[in-house]
This record gives sequence, structure tokens and C-alpha cells, in this order.
Amino acid sequence: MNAPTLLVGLGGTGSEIVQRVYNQATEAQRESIGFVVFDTDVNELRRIEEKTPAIHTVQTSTRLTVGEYLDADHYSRDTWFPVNRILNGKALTEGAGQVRAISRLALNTTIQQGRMNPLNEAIEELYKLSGKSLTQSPRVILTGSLCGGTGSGLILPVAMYIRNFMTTKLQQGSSIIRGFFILPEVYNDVITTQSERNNLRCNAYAAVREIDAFMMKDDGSLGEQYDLRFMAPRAGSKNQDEYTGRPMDFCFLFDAQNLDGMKLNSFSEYKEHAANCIYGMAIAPTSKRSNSSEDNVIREIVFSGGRNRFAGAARLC
Ligand SMILES: Nc1nc2c(ncn2[C@@H]2O[C@H](COP(=O)(O)OP(=O)(O)OP(=O)(O)O)[C@@H](O)[C@H]2O)c(=O)[nH]1
Ligand SMILES: [Mg+2]
Repeated sequence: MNAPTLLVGLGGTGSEIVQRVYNQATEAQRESIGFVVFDTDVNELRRIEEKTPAIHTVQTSTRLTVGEYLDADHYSRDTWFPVNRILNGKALTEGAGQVRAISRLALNTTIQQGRMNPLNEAIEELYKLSGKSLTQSPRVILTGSLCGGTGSGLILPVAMYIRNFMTTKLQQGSSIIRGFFILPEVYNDVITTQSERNNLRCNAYAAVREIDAFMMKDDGSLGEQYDLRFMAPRAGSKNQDEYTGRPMDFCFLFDAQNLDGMKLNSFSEYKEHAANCIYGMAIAPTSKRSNSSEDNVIREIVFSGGRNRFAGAARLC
């Protein structure tokens, strides 16, 4: 049996990739995989629930506007959210409007209200599986783009949530968490205005900086002048707690061009390519080789002070 694997799609693109991997997997492979998707966009989630009901879904949005979220979440309003009157009127059910902070704000309420249960249950089911075989702890894969609001804003908090859930509830702190994320140039076919493309790049830059900073903190290579803490609510509580640990062990990034400057033909082909890579590296029989070669990389990680946790991803065939 494959190592139990949790596959989590964040935002519209991430959810679609998870759905594609689900469709590629055989019935037997699906038994050791927990599929979970997160989105603010109810229409996207509904499509997934109709076509693939076995995928667990978490809707992070409610009917509230940004202003109403902030009225109920003073910690966010007073400490980190970029409060803006125009944003205050925005409803969330059709997406986070490419604003990462909105997605993070909605997730805080999702945790507070105990609506992370589909994710918790998927993790617990895998834990039972690994308990039976007593061989390997569950592996975790997060996917999405770094470019929009919803997925990009969820990467760090959802990774930290999963790490802490596994460590505190399941004593599985050693689980390897890998991220597979799409970079902005891949959207050039569908996003054509320069201002929107710039926005995608800003989001991607901010997301990489966040992931990197918390990886460095955990590796002990972040300068002492940075007092970096990740604060989020605990389930069912308005109080903020510090979540600790490394958000992910390896972060794979997909861009539009390969080393020879060649591109795929369409946006859809990129999503299929991302799904193929995840399937090949995490689920197919060849995945055992990639898992063990990553384990062997530990010596090089130590020598580089953690600087080689980022990688590109592609299939050779
Ligand atoms: N025009 C167009 N835009 C797209 C398409 N697919 C994705 N996008 C936009 O590209 C950005 C990145 O896509 P996703 O990763 O799916 O975004 P998300 O995580 O769902 O975040 P938001 O939709 O911004 O809340 C988002 O702002 C999307 O709205 C598409 O087919 N056409
Ligand atoms: Mg979306």
C-alpha cells in the first residue's frame, strides 16, 4: 500500500488540480488518499461536489462582507488586516477578488466556527489507515496557484494548521508536507491586462516570501532581528494561539517555460501537467523513488542551511 497521503487543493486552480488527480487515481489508490479542497467561491465548490462527491470540501466564505468579518474579528482588524473602506463592502462567496488578506480573514472565521471538520476528518481517516499498517506517517501535499486571492492567501495558514493538527492531535509531527504551486506566467493566456498580471505577480511574491520566512525560522536561519510568529485562532475559540513548526518541507514551483524556453499549448495543459506531476511524484508506483530521494536530501539541506527546500517540478516523459 502507498503511504497514506493527504492531497489538499487551495482556491479554484488548486481544487481543479485535486479533482484531476482524483480522476487519474485508481479505486485502490484512492483508498489511501484523502482529497480535500478549499475555496471561497461557492460556484466552483458546487461543481466539484456534483462531479466528485468523494472529495471533501471546505467553503471558507460566508455571506458576510469583509466589513462584517472585521466587526466580528477585532484581532485581525486591529493587528494585521489592511482595513480599507472600499474593500469593506465586498462579499466573499464568489472569490477573494485576488486579495490574499481577504482569504486569510475568512479562514480565521472558518477555524473559529469549527468549519475545518472536513479537513480534520480526512486527516483522521488517514491516520487510522497508517495505524493499521504501522509503517509510515501520512504525507501531505498542498496545491494551488500563488497568484489569486483565495489559494495564495490560504497556503501558509492551512499548511501551519495541518502541521499543528498532526503534531498536537495525532503526534505525527514528522509528516512530510510538500507544496506544488503554479506561478503567474502560466496565467498569461487567460489574464491579458498588464495591471492584472502585475497583481498576480505581487501575490506570488508575497506568498513565496511568507513560506520562505517561516521555513527559515524553523531551520534556524532567519535573522534574530525578525520576531516572526504565526498567530491564528484555535477551533471553537476567538483567542489567538501561536502555531509553530515548518509550513512545508519542500516547495515545488511550476512556471510556464522549461529550461529551453518551451511552453505548453494552453492553460488547461498546464493544469493537467501539474496534476500529472503530483500523481507521478506522490501516488504512482514511481513515487516511492521520489520520496526516498527526498529523504536522502536531508544532508544537503543541512549543508545549505535549508536554502534548497524550493525546487522546480516536471515529468520526464
Ligand atoms: N480570466 C480568467 N481568470 C482566471 C482563470 N482561472 C483563474 N483565473 C484567475 O487567476 C487567478 C489565480 O487563479 P486561482 O489560483 O484559481 O485563484 P483563487 O485561488 O481561486 O483566488 P481568487 O479566485 O482570486 O479568489 C484568480 O484571480 C482567478 O480568478 C480563467 O480561466 N480565466
Ligand atoms: Mg477563485
